[in-house]
Amino acid sequence: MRYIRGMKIFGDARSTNTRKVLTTLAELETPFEFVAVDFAGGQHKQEPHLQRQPFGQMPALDDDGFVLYETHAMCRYLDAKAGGRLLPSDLRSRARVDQWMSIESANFSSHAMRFVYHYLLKFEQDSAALAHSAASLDKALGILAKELTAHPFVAGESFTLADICFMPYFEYALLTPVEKQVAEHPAVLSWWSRVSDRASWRKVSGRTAAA
Ligand SMILES: N[C@@H](CCC(=O)N[C@@H](CS)C(=O)NCC(=O)O)C(=O)O
Repeated sequence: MRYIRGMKIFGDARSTNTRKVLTTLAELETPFEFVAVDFAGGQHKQEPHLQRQPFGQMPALDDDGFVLYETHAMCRYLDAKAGGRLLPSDLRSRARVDQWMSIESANFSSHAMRFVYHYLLKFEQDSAALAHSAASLDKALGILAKELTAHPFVAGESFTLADICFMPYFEYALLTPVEKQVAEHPAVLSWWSRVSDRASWRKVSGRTAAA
């Protein structure tokens, strides 16, 4: 593989997982170079991207020749490298962030994305699968709402990688009928208006202030 100096992120600026990494970098004010991989053109399924991400997914990171994939691992790496501002140092608080990052990938994002595929990207989804995802989202949002009623952020008192990992899905899912499910949980809505107004997210999502 070609040796590359400095931090490079390979991805698509609209991809949810790429956005998690870009938001982490923006929060940490870490300089990097963004290398666009053409998702629509299938560049992620071809060389040289497959050398960076053998599953043919995005994003991938190259830090001075150290190549890493899997978004959550990348976010943790970037945070540790910048001094650990987005993960608590206390053992139990950190475990709580890990718990919520797992919940995002295991219980939330695939269901939110089913609605995004169907309503925004127009890849028709089976109605039974949509109903299953709606029920799964109901459950996950209820559990998330309890947390956000007790604390301002997903994993407690401070903004962490757990918040970042949920944000790209909310941005898109709120443009689908999932919006009605979210509206049933005022604590989730107020969390969303708080975190989506952060400078990092405005930069990554292209939002304007308080949009
Ligand atoms: N587990 C991977 C998932 C990455 C992923 O699914 N990325 C999407 C874009 S947001 C992708 O590349 N999808 C194309 C595919 O899976 O073929 C990670 O966390 O990085």
